[in-house]
Amino acid sequence: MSIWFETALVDGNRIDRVRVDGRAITAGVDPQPGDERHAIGIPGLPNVHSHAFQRGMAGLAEARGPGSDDFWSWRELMYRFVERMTPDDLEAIAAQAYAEMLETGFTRVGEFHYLHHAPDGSRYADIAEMSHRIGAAAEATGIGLTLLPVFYAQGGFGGAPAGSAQRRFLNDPDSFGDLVDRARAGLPHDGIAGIAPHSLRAATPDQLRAILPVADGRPIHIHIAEQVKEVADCIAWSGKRPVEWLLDEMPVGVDWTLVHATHLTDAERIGIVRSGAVAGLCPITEANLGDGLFPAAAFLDEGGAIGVGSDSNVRIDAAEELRLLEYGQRLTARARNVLAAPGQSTGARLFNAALNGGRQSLGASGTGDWVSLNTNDPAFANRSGDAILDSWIFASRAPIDCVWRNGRKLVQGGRHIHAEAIATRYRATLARLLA
Ligand code: NGQ
Ligand code: ZN
Repeated sequence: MSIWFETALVDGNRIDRVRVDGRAITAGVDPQPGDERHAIGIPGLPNVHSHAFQRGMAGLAEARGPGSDDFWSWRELMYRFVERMTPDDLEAIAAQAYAEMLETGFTRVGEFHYLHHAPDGSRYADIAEMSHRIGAAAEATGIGLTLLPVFYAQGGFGGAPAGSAQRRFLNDPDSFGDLVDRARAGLPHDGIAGIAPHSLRAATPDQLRAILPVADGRPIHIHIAEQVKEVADCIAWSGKRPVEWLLDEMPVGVDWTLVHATHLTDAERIGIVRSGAVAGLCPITEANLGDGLFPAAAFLDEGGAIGVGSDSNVRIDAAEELRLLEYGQRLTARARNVLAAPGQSTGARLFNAALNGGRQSLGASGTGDWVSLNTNDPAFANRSGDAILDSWIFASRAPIDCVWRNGRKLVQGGRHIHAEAIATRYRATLARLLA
């Protein structure tokens, strides 16, 4: 089916009278009979960082424990939530998360996937069973998948042993190679599988060097410098800060995504820019977990590449990730339009940065991914030009109408085409998991 937009955003430019046929785009043409007509089309955004299973515990970690809560106490709750999760459970929760992502305008997900093994840590008959379940959820919803099978072997810097709560995540470099091979053999249509060393806490330098060839030109993602304790522990281990260590010791380049990269010196920030790597920012989760604030203004001005990710999926909303990215900067800089270029729109800068950096991060162009905006939302009344993106990000409550991938419509009237069946299965899954 072909789509015709009165106005569409193509490569950062607004173009009138655009016809989209699968991945082909023609500008300045009339609609043809049978074309579906919409007022405004924008490209689907990449979601560079997700742990889909965590959607199931959204809202369940917001009560204070006996002491003071932080990232590490949240992690204990997360480990408990995942203890009994079966392959069926994972598939049902991931499908719910992916349907919601599509409903907000995310059309490809980077799934940073580490829940590999059975509850007792033993392998499933197929070592990539859980990866296949992620693939099945992507296929059922239609979202594009860049699977990032996670390499996880240690419980802290310097090769500290992993704890029993981490046993479902663990591999050695050999079993990891098998897992990625098997996962690649079962990917859905236009799926990609890169690799993701979980963090410098979870892999030794020798292990990192051993697994890098498995990427074979595909994306490499790693969590880095998210928490101040992680920075302190890294210095105690190596004498260097995490990003400093990574840039010195690993071949960081355009195929890498540094997830969070929250705590940076000026030299580290400039080092990431020079490497060409993408900073994978997750503003909602970073706020929820109390991580800190990425120096986005300086990084963008220096030409750094960013993507956004929904990470813990505590709330799934593409526009909100961009909004919160800007609002964090406003609250600390006590200024407005901090991430915009002088004289330009904040929304356009954020959207184009997250689109280009996100495509780089996930290793896919996404040219067949389209979103039509819901011009019935009063927030879009009499808006034109960049004010459309600004109103989507800062003002609208029901911004999305339809979403397509490669000509296939996945969302209509703001709802995923299979939303009801997916939500029914999700509710049944949670009823059992949380019983
Ligand atoms: C994760 N999530 O792997 O799910 C992590 C927490 C960790 C975030 N960092 C666990 N947001 O980093 O050890
Ligand atoms: Zn993460």
